[in-house]
Amino acid sequence: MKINVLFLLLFSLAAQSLRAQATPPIIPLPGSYQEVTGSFLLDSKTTVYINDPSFSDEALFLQKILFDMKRLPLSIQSQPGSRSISLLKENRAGNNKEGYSLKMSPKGVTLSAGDKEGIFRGITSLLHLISASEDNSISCWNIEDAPRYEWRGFMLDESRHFFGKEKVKQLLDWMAFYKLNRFHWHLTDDPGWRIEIKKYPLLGYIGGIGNHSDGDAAPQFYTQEEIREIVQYAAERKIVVIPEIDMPGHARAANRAYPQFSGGGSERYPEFTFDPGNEGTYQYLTDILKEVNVLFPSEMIHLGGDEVHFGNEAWNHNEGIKTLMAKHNLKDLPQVEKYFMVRMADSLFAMNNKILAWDEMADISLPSEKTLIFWWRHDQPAQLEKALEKDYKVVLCPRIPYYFDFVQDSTHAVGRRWSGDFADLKKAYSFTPEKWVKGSRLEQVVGMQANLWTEVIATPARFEFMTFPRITALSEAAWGQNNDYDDYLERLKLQIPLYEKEDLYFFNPFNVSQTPEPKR
Ligand code: TNX
Repeated sequence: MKINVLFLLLFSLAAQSLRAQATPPIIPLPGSYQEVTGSFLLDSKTTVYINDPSFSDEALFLQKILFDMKRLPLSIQSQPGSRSISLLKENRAGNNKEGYSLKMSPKGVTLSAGDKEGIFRGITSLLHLISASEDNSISCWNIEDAPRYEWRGFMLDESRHFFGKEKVKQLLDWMAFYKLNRFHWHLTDDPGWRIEIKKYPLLGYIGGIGNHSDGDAAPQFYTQEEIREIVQYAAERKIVVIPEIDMPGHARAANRAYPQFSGGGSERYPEFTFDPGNEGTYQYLTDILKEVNVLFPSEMIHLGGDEVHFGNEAWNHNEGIKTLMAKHNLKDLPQVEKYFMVRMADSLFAMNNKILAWDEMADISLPSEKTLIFWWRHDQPAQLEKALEKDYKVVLCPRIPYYFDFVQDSTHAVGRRWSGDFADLKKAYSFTPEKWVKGSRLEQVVGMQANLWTEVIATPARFEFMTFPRITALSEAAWGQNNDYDDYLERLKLQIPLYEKEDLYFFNPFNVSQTPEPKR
């Protein structure tokens, strides 16, 4: 008898601790959570209640998505009903706009936040709980949550291959679902220029011709109207869109359209640069950036600045550059490059924009409060250190594990590796800034980002294959909750049916042979 009692006691303790460990089926995992008994029934009697009109966009979003997901036409009310999803504006401690709390019981769901961003992030947590249930009865959780990093980014290269508006919107949907909040849009590079500029229409019509697979492909670029539509679509999902207009290198497409501003290239990279020795170039590029600034309310533009040495050979024989060097006492080509970037940065500052740039630009001195450096060369931690020492804020996107053009499985043959090393799911999940940044310098890390370079990503299938599911690993790492890979994998399993439902050609880490590697 005694033994039985002891056994029961032990059993119930064990069961309790098991329960305490249960994690909600949400990616990224919330900061704190607790399972609550009972479930909340979502049905035609459910209403959406808001206590403040400033949350009406978020209520409309929830209304629309619940209709799309469940075919439930819910109404939005200014009074709570008997089983409401309440979106409540409340004062919250701290200044993390994306923080929220979620409280659930069979009688109602209450999401509260101080800001629209927080309410929206909370809505996505609720959507994860809803999509994890087979019927409309949703298991209840209490959640307190806020991200560790303010920059949780995804970059898409549409110069090498152009995917188009619908694909971008789909990506934005998934980014929102995983609480990613920065879409870095690489719109210009050597194969194609992808954004309409009214003052220089040939950038689209001539610069937009071709892609990495086919230099003669019909021009593809976004009209300004389409850009606005996408920026708006992202804003509805609390995603900021940051355009990249790469300079002074990676400029071949632009140079096809307006060769008078070309600084030439090298044998391997012809017409690779803009011409820093031509005064007209600065006006031309500034005029382009002014239009870009009108289209993107982010108040920041990424100017690239990467890999200029690949193709600035022709600068050695450029009379304008020789004159420039003599006039400003510039000793070598890297100094010319710096001079160019500082002037273009000034153009941005005059538009009240920040300059964002790849880690090569850590060599330059710019006002630290207006500069954000993207560390990508994982083999060059010194470049990150240099950026930090100059007090720049940094986004960490090292090739391994955050270049999603790198292969993700040892069996994969297409895509990049670095001395055999690649970017598998576990590395993408386990990444922590602490590995690279020490002590108080950590405060300069604004977040993390994955970059989908598309030289060898030509089809939607391969785009999806390289993105899913690594995007979930990035999400959990950037939210700052990446402490338990096995638990994450359990939650990731619940995402697979969602990918199947949407017909995504994802990589399945649980069944590697399910989707053979697309070759292009
Ligand atoms: C380096 S990252 C590049 C890109 C390539 C990428 C391929 C960077 C700033 N430059 O132009 O697409 O590698 O992985």
